[in-house]
This record gives sequence, structure tokens and C-alpha cells, in this order.
Amino acid sequence: MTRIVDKADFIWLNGEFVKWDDANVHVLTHGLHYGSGVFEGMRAYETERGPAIFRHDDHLARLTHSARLFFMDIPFSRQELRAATQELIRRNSFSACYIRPIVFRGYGEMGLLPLKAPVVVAIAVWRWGAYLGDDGVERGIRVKVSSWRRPSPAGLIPQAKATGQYLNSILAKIEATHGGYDEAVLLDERDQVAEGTGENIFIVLDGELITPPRTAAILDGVTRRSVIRIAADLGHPVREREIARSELYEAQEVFLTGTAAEITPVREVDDRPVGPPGDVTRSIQRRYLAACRGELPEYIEWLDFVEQPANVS
Ligand code: PPE
Repeated sequence: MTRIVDKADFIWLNGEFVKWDDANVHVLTHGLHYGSGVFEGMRAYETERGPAIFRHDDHLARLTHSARLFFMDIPFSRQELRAATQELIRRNSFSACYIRPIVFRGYGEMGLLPLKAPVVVAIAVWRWGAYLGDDGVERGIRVKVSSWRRPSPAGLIPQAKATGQYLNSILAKIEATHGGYDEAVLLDERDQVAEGTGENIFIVLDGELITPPRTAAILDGVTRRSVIRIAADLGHPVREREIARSELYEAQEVFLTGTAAEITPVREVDDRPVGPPGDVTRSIQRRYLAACRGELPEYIEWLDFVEQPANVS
């Protein structure tokens, strides 16, 4: 389960490395009142060559894209953010960590026209273990189809990773937890399967590996994209198509994907057993983690190695 964050030494805030406890904002921060922020979640993995950030450029590209969708100009270049994250990992002496860049409208403007509010950028890193529990990674988790729907593209932009949109995830997660489940799966407004509160979803049905298309009301997950590539390499080409709720009950395998959740098998949907984690899930899970840890040369371009001081001097 998720737990209280352990403090690291430093957080990067608007160009400065500040002490963890000093990374504070004003209570009239625009993003606090209206959810006007965008963010990313990345992981750095321990490899033989030191820490490496998984698909760093792809995450930064999505951050820029999310910001642009809400008319926010990030006052740092992608290269500056990349260097800041590398330095942050070095300064905190992490060999592996979760990475949370956030861009939000700061203090100085209230009301719903925020275009003059300053844009604040921060990057935090912390140790984050198995998002849905070690047991979940091993044995699979129990999910419940939520009574909450994924926000429709008519009202929000599902492909933007915006802070305010996570109120929907929070409602669904609390509901699932109160019901005794590990995670919620949300349908879209047309009753098609969309995603988890913080994960994309895949099913194996009659030997076919299926996931909702990237044009669905989902976040276009970086892990999802990685799984599509890995699965194809393993001889399981992924079919992107709509998934009906009932297909979750017929599936031989179901799993969730995300930076935090990595590849988490699902063992039960709405109290119906899916069965123990199957071969497709297991082989993708193994290969994904091996790619993250730099063990597979064919995926090495996904890794942004954090240069160590010894190499710099
Ligand atoms: N859907 C949603 C709604 C989502 O939040 C995530 C990531 C994904 C899909 C998978 O995307 P990707 O990480 O690029 O494969 N959720 C992030 C936030 C989790 C949190 O609790 O905070 C994450 O996994 O970092």
C-alpha cells in the first residue's frame, strides 16, 4: 500500500535546490484552490551503471504537452529540467527513487482566469515501493468496477496529466478501498472500460492481448506504450480496442500498468476470480522490470543514466 512519504534531503523548486522542509508555498497558491497544475510520475531504477531514469524524455514531453493544454508556459527548458532531476538524484544520494515533477499556477492571482499567475515548477524525489503492495505484485490485486466514470473528453482532457483531474481518481480509490478492494477500474461515459485510478489496463481474452485505444478517456501511459512494445517483442501483439465490462469477467488475465504500479496483476474483478497471474502477465512483468534495470540491451535507449560525479571530473 502507499505510505507516508519518507523525507529526502532536497527538493528542486524553481531553479534552486532547497531543503525538503523548506519547499513550501503560499496558501493562496492558485493550483491549491483550483487544481490548476500538471505533473509527472517517473522512476529511477538501480542499474549496473548507477541510477537510470526510465523514459525521461517521454515523461518530460508529456509534461510539456499537459502544460500547453492548460496554457501554461514552463519557464525552464526540457534540458534544464532533465539536468535538475539528475542533479537532484545525485544530491539525495538515491540509487533508485520515484520522481515527481509538478508545474502549477502559483500565488498572485485568484479567480478562474489564471493567465497572469506565476508558473511554479518543482521536482521531488522519494523512495516509493510497490504502489499496490508487494503482495499485489506477486499474487495479484482485487479490483472493483467503480460507480464513478472517467471524466469525458466533453468536460476535461483525459490525456492531460492535470492535478485537478485526480479528484475523480480520489473518489474512485476511496470508494474501492471502503469496499475492501485494492483498486478501482473506471468505465467511461459510454460504459467502456477506461483505466484504473492511476494505471492503464490490459486483458488477455482468448489468447489476444487487448487494451483500450489511446484515444479513449485514458492517460496515454508511458508504461502502457512500453508494454505494447515489449509484448510485440514477446510475440503478443497488442490489439487496441474498446473493452466491455463483461469482458473483464471473461478474461484469462488482467493487469494494470503505470510508473508507480509497474505491472500489477489483477486476480479478481468484482468478486469474480480471474485466476492467478498468468504467463502473459508474468513474462511482460519480468521483461519490463529487466528493461527498467538496464538488463536488456534492446531497451537501453529508454534509460537516462544519471551521470555520477566520478565521470564528471
Ligand atoms: N492512468 C492514470 C490516471 C495515471 O495516473 C497513470 C500514472 C497512468 C494511467 C499510467 O501512466 P504511466 O505512469 O505514464 O505509465 N499514475 C501516476 C501517479 C500515481 C500517483 O498515485 O501519484 C504514476 O504511476 O506515477
